[in-house]
Amino acid sequence: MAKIELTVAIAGNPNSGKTSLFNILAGAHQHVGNWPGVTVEKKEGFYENDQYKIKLVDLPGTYSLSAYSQEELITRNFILRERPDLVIDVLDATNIERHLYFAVQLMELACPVVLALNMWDEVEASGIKIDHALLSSLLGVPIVPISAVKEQGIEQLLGTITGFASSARVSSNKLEYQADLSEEIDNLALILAEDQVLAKSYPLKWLALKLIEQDQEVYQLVHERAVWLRGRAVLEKAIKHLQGHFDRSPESIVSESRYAFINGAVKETVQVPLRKERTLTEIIDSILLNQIVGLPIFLFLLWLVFQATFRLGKIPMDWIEQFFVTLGNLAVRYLPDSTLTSLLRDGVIAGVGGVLVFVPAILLLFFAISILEDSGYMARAAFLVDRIMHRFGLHGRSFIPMVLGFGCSVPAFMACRTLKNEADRLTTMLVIPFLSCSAKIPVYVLLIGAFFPVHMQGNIMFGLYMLGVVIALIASALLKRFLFKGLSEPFVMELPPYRLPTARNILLHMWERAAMYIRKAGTFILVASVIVWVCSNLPSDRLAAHEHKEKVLQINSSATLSSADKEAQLLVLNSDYSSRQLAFSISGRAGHLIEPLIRPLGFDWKMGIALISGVAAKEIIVSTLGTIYSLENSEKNVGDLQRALRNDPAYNPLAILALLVFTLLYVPCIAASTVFHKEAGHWKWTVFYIIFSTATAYFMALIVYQGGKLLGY
Ligand code: BGO
Repeated sequence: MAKIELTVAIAGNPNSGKTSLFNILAGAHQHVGNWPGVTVEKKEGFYENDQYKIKLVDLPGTYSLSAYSQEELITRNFILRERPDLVIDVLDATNIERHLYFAVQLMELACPVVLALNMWDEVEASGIKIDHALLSSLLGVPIVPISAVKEQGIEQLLGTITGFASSARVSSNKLEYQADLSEEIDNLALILAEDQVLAKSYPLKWLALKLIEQDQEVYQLVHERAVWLRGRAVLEKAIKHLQGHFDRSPESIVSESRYAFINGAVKETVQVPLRKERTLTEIIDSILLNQIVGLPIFLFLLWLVFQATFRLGKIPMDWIEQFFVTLGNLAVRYLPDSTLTSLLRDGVIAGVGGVLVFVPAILLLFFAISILEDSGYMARAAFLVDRIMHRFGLHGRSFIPMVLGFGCSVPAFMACRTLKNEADRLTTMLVIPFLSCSAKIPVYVLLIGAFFPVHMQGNIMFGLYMLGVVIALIASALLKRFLFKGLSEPFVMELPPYRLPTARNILLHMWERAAMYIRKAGTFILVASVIVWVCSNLPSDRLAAHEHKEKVLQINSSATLSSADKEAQLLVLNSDYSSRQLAFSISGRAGHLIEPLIRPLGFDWKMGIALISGVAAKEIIVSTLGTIYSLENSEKNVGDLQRALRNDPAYNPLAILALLVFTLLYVPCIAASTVFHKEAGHWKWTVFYIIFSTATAYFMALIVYQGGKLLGY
């Protein structure tokens, strides 16, 4: 029977034991020459058994696969052009972190790789513990521990080589970069895919990565091709974006991203006995990633962030509020008393102003999140919660979209694309709405500020965020248990180095968020405020208007009433009239229609209107209340609105708590739902997601309100 022929390349860092391994495998069947055109030594040999004839090529030892040295170029060109059936990467396992840097670059080339963890004898003697099975599943490549000198593990290595290479497996490695870099690589690879020749000859993501790294060889290869006409602009934009974000050269961004991946993989799988001198990162990590204190520290930091958002945000919020009050007053003073003025004052200024007031809170929250992200702490937080997430059927990769979900569900849903497994992706997407997005902050600030004492406010907000997290985790466990069965695959949690965040980056991040929020206030919320105003004013209650007019005339022409009495009576009259008009309007009718349904939650028809309009965007709950109470009581600023809510006999702190819980959990805004539909790809999931989130919100609000009543609150 003819033997199966394979070509296997041996690669790795210098002194990792390549030659030793090559000598064991090839024995006397080897010859030494030079690589064409250069004086670098080339060794080839054969290994044969009953079934296989394996041609072995010992590649030059290198630390990297850039195009700086002859060795690097020879190695990478051999892999790209000769396409060996398999590459054995020989690593010095006693120094695994450094050697994995080369392994990662082989993985970038998307060639089939087996990692030979050499010097295993020294690993065992030194007390280092490496969970190679876990490391293999994290990286998605086979790993065999060997000792070339002691000829241990060689049979297993040969078994892996023949089994792996002959099954014609394409690379299924799980290499990942930091999100921004990953996104740019994907964008660029998509453009390069238009070139059929390139697409056939090279791994496109590798080409994209090398272009971002500004690799001259790859640049020469691509820049002569037609695809460069489009590719160039995309590359320039990518580099600008990355440099703007990371404030470093593209090459160091890429290498840092590789190290972050390696660092995460090593942290999970390698235990090194304590040394005397430790690096600063190791010392900080030993505290922040500590199994006992790590999580409490993380929760404390989050709590601190929310306290700051409330307490520091209050001062600038007052200024903005004052500005809109003045604007409303100016409108009253200088514009004629017409429907248009009412629309401007009660619809536009009260609605949009009511939302813009919260810009400082958003800025503060993202100031804190940027610091946590840029310092490298957020990645540690993901690492910390990874183990917990596993218990709920999710894995740590879901954590990043979930953290984004605290900002806005739209990017969070999109970030779920990094979850390769359909069940993981859908589960994460379905629970993201339970996490408190920034659009809900205005609702919290308004309602918590109105109904709860100052010392409780930060705690309640923190509690809401935590409730969102707990519900998301329980929901994902249930979804995984009953709807999407199947285990999550383990993967590497990246750990970038700690770094002092730069002011520029933080400001950029804050500005991006605030700009998004302000844009939303100026467009979407403006239109929605006008719609809410129209729905609250139409159809006009002519009878009430007629009666109101007559009563106003009566009061004004009364000879017995003092002017102060007149003013007081007119105020009551106006308020009565506004209430009747609101109840008669489209909004009022819709609110009344759903009132029986929401009564058990402690909500009246006005909250019903606010919640319906909140489906358009959560901030609109605030602007709607602003519009409703402005219509009813001529209230014009947040403080007055809070007072009006407090004075409304329909509400008490318990009903408001139920309302906060409902707002936290019910279906996200239209924009987010549209993106959900696009990402989930099927109507059935969109319908399920709307019903699932709203039913959960209803159920939880019911528990809070009825439970609270039972307990006597
Ligand atoms: C010297 N275990 C141990 N303990 N050592 C190993 C193993 C192993 O599994 N595998 C290789 N080595 P190369 P490259 C040496 O040469 O194969 C040792 O560059 C020495 N030399 O014996 O050459 C191996 O081809 C004097 O060590 O690697 C060699 O990748 C004192 O790792 C070194 C001590 O192996 C490099 C060691 C004069």
